[in-house]
Amino acid sequence: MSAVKCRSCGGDGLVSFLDLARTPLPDALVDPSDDLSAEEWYPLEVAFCPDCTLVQILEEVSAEKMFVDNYHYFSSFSDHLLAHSRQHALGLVSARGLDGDSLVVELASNDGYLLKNFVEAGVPVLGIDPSPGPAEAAVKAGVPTLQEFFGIDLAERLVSEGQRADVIIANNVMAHVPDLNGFVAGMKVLLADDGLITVENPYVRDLIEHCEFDTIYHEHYCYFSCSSVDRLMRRHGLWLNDVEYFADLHGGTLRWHIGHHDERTDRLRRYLADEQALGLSSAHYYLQFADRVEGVRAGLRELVEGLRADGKRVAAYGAAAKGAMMLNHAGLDGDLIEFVVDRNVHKQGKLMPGTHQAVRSPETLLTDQPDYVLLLAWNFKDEIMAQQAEYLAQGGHFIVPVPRPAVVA
Ligand code: JHZ
Ligand code: ZN
Repeated sequence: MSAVKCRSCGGDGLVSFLDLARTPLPDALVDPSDDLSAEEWYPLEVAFCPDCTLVQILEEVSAEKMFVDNYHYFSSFSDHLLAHSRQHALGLVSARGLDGDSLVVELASNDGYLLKNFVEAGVPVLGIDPSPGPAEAAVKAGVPTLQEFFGIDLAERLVSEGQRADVIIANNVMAHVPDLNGFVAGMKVLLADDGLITVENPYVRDLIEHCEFDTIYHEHYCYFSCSSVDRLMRRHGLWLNDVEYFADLHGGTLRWHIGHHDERTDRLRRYLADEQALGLSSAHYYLQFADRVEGVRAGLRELVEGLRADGKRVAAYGAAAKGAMMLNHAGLDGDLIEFVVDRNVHKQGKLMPGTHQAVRSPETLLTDQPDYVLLLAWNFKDEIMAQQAEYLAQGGHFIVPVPRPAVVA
């Protein structure tokens, strides 16, 4: 049992079930001119709260350090995510009858990848995001954005200025806030009486079932299920009303619909009942996970070491946060993986945290033609492999690390 208290309910019975050892911050790409010995590493341990079922990490690195000083993630580099977001936005405009008198607020609006669709439809928006690079890109793209962290203080300030949101969207951000209760309390205050909140986040059930342990890192304080979100919302006078599932987004994503009123769809009832039946609400569900993680880690190392022993050259695709985690957990340094490619121009020219491979453009795969490419951004497998048809036609191969290490092409 841990001395740390639950981030949601404050319970003091957290049960630790996975120790991922010390790791660097996954988005803290290193500038080649930086002093490499100054890189910061932090312990990373994951626990389950038997009181409210929330899975969470025990270490707390400051949000400023992760999201203001070291954040190069721009949502707009995935066509799949852009299409998913556009569909979400257009769906909301018609389902909620949004027009020029409405207000849509997005928390962690990044580079405006989603809100730009409402702007095009003539619906007023406000983006909120603390990361300077993405927030500036959003403003340039015509999406009004406050470069700040969201919480109860900002929500109260906006309401005092006369703003209430008809729709609040929080995609891949609820896991990223150290003060989870302050964040949810802020949504409660900002939401108009008949408003709708949608929250998307990878599903902890998929994380466990598909061994997606590389999505556990310091930026993600929490790992959600319907059951843990249900309890969290109720504490703040909000109600989980419905849930949707997207199997091909970030390894399995849920979108929760939340409002001021106690209404539940049958679909939501089914999810809650399934989680109960599967045991997600008990520590037992998580106890075998550490052994399975070790199996993937060791299997991947063995696969890559075997290829290197045969004289093959191996590179990787995706300077993603999960990519940095996988390289570091599996100890895949520059001797095993030569370089990493990524189409985010803000990451190119930098070095991977911890393992220090150079990040290059995806075109390098064609000019350099390594024999194998480890697909660190496995969540975009179809999109990336389609783009790399020429590399494959020239005899290249792809490896995926999870759910088990395998050569897939
Ligand atoms: P990607 C992100 O995690 C960020 P990460 C964040 N921490 C989060 O919570 C989760 O998502 C859900 C590149 N790429 O999105 C772009 C190509 O080069 O899996 C990215 O650098 N070519 C907020 O960082 C990386 O791969 C492509 O064709 O683990 C993918 O990173 C595509 C599609 C992507 O997330
Ligand atoms: Zn708890």
